[in-house]
Amino acid sequence: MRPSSLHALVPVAALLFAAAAASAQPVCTGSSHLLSWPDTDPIWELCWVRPSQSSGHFGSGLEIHDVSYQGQRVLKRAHSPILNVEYDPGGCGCFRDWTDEEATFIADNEIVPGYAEPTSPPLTTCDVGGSGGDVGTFTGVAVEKNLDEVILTSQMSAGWYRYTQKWTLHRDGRIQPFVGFTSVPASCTANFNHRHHQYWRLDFDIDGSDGDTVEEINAGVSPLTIQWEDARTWVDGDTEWRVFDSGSGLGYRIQPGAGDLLLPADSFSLADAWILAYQPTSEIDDFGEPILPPFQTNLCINKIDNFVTGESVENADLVFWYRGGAFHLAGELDDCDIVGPTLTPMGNWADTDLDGVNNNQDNCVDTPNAAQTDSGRGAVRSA
Ligand SMILES: [Cu+2]
Repeated sequence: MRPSSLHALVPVAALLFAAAAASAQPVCTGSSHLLSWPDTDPIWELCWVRPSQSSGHFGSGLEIHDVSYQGQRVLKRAHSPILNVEYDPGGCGCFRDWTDEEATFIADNEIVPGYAEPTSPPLTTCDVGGSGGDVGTFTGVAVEKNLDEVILTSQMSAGWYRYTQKWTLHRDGRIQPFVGFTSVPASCTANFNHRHHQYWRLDFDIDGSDGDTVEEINAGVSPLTIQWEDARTWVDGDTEWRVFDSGSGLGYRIQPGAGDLLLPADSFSLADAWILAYQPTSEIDDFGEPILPPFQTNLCINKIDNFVTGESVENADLVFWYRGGAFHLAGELDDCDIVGPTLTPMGNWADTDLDGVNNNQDNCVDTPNAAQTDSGRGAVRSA
């Protein structure tokens, strides 16, 4: 390239960089794909990765990263690296499942292979019941661009299990991670009670990676600031955690869903939440053992406690792991147990000067980000 043309490109490159910084638009490379919603003046911008390409030792499902709301970073990455199943004594022991094998479901309007914008809500095994076997021909990620929210859906299989995962990103800033546990016909699920657990890894980078803190809120007591890495359990339906940037005050409330509250933590699932210091190249998953006979319970149990090593998580770059679990009664083949928390923004996320910095000085747009609705939170569907 001639020097003169190189010089001509520099201001253009600088402008492009400035534009990207201003809107915090993520750069999605390789197997990740950009989603901006709405198409004009996007509120949500993120990269998504289909399950078959997801990160982690056994995959991590429908993964999103570089997630920004109102042009400001919320999550560096959000995914589900750990899934396991535990049967009642005398049943089928336990399983440690993978989340990088995609299963078919019903979604029309496939725009490119593995990506659909269906004209009606996609239907997975969770919607139609698993007793009739698999449905549809689509694999990958279906994105519904609705008036008030954008919904990403995918479905995975691990043996006879079928896992539907969704991310719903609301216009008002709420985020709803969702997993539906069900299966196609199999003797284990037909004959034995069992419990499913999914562990989401939520790598928050609220208003930048540093300076985040978690408070645990329980009725009747002062908020508890989590100072050191820790595993936590909810006390009752009023328990919530708040992750916030200490500088800007921007944050997210994490409230267990109604379905999650039906299955408290026990000696297999261990806890409901872990607050950890971010590690750049490790602690993506726990490298739990695969599903090899004789299905020893200690091999299936999550090993997230290994990451609790005494690091400070106050004003830190932190990672929040969240467990959602469900009890599945033997023989209820068409049941899909749905769990997942609701994440609700706190603070003023509107930053109208689009300088990529929320200084809470320049906001003149009144964002409806304090919605207190419980609609759409986890519930159990019975077919
Ligand atoms: Cu089940």
